[in-house]
Amino acid sequence: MTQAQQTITPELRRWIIDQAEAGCRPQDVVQAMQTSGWNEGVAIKAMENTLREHLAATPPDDSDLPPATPVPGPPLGAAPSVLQSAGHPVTLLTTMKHPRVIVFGGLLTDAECSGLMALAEPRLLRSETVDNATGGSEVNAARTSDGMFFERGEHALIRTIEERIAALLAWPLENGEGLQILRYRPGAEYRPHHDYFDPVHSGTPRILERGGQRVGTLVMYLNTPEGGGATTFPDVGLEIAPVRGNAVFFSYERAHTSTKTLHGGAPVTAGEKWVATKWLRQREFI
Ligand code: PD2
Ligand code: ZN
Repeated sequence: MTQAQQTITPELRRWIIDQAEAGCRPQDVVQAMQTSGWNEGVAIKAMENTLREHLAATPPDDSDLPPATPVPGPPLGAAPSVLQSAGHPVTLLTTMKHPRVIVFGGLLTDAECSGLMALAEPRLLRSETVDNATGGSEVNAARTSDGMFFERGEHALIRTIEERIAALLAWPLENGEGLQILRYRPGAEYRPHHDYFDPVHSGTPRILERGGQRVGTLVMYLNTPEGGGATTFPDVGLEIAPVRGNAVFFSYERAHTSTKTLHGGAPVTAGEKWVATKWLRQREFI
């Protein structure tokens, strides 16, 4: 047996992959290679390596999933460490590809955080979430915070922050829902959920009339709680510590669990936790 005969040529590689995809048993592939002169152990290794490389290079089959849609997010190709967003420098602290999660530093100034809290406080009510059956809203035991919504562009401060977010995430300002403020007291939490609207629920078509699906979420931390309150991504064991002025962004290209964007707000153990959430839709939110 010469060295040349023990080499995986492109033709042999293709043949091994074709046999595997046709459901051929590995021992039959090895047997055929032995018949054409391969040593058994070398043939097994060659077959395994070929199939391992092939699987690594093949994207996962998403043909059963709903189609992917464009999502917000800054261009990260040049691996920047600071992004100038409408004249305000924002630091890139952490990025993850799957799920797509980005942690920003210094998105809001201390004065902006205090300003948002002061504007929101008199209007806080026990939080409601969307009622899946009707598309209306309901008080939900899974979310034990107090909350309120600003209208888009309601104050100069809101406009400044919305323009910064639109520039940072390269997504039209008009596609954003009004900013939501949440205050969690000790013991309060937001149990893990997805922010997209589940297509199986009967109320979803009505919700989608106002700008399509949600495709991204930006949670901005308005204070640093004394204890607890991390934003968690249980599918991947990721926890983001809430730090005043920082923010966590995540996007989801389809309304599906395969995005791994299940996330929650862990219970606050001491002090309060305040956040501002901006949800981004596919189209103008009306
Ligand atoms: O406050 C949070 O950390 C949090 C967690 C999960 C906020 C949201 N979801 C949200 O506003 O959607
Ligand atoms: Zn959420």
